[in-house]
Amino acid sequence: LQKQAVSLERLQEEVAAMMQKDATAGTSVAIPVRSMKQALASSPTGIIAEFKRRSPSKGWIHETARAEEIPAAYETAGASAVSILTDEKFFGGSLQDIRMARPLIGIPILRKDFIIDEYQLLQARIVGADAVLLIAACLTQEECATLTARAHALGLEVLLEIHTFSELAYVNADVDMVGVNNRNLGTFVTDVKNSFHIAEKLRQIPARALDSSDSPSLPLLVSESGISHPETICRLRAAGFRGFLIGETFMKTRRPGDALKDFIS
Ligand code: IGP
Repeated sequence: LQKQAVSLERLQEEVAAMMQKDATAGTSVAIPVRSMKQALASSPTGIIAEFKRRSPSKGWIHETARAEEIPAAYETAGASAVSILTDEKFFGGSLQDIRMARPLIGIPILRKDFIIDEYQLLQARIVGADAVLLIAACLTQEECATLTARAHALGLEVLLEIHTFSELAYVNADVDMVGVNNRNLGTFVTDVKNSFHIAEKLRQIPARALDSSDSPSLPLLVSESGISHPETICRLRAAGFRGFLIGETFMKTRRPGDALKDFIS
């Protein structure tokens, strides 16, 4: 499925037909959507294990990584969800990676990409993603709200990524999860302290309260990037985080599934 190879209208029709069949049959013809938020809230690890072959800061991390193998190994090792980078240029991924992984695993899949339009949401739904990432730094608040509504209409959950205090203005109860990126997108430097600082700020804004007490109506808090020690997860949990997005720590090893297993045990 190449970007823009099919018209927006064509994709809309395909998804509508899929959802219509589901509604009339009462069973799922379309690939069912799993709730990532629920998976994170209810499973013991809360780890979103990421599949990526390269990154802008590190270059190739795991050039030959196979989408038929690693997501399934992550699930067996205890991941609560899998994040799959579909950006080709910077991360060496593709939608095909989600398509391959989907039938092989039961846990939710996050489409990780620079999403700026509805077309990409439709692609995500068609290949079998359960949730999408929306990055505050790439979108206006209005675009973010529109894309969130569109994603929900397709049955996809939204992980809103913020990095700075000023992006706290994007946080609202419509998004399913809020991810604090510990990586500075300008310098690529990661610092987990960012998660603690932002969580602290969020606590001071009651209207932007987050779910750390299993209140399903509020967004669940996720910490992203630069996590390399299990002990960090304990501290993040104490600060209210329930999801932990980890890529490089696992992908830089020869067997990422085993690396996750060791990390957890
Ligand atoms: C994973 P790390 O440091 O564990 O490999 O980070 C993930 O958080 C990172 O890949 C990421 C990302 C993004 C990638 C966070 N936000 C936005 C691309 C686009």
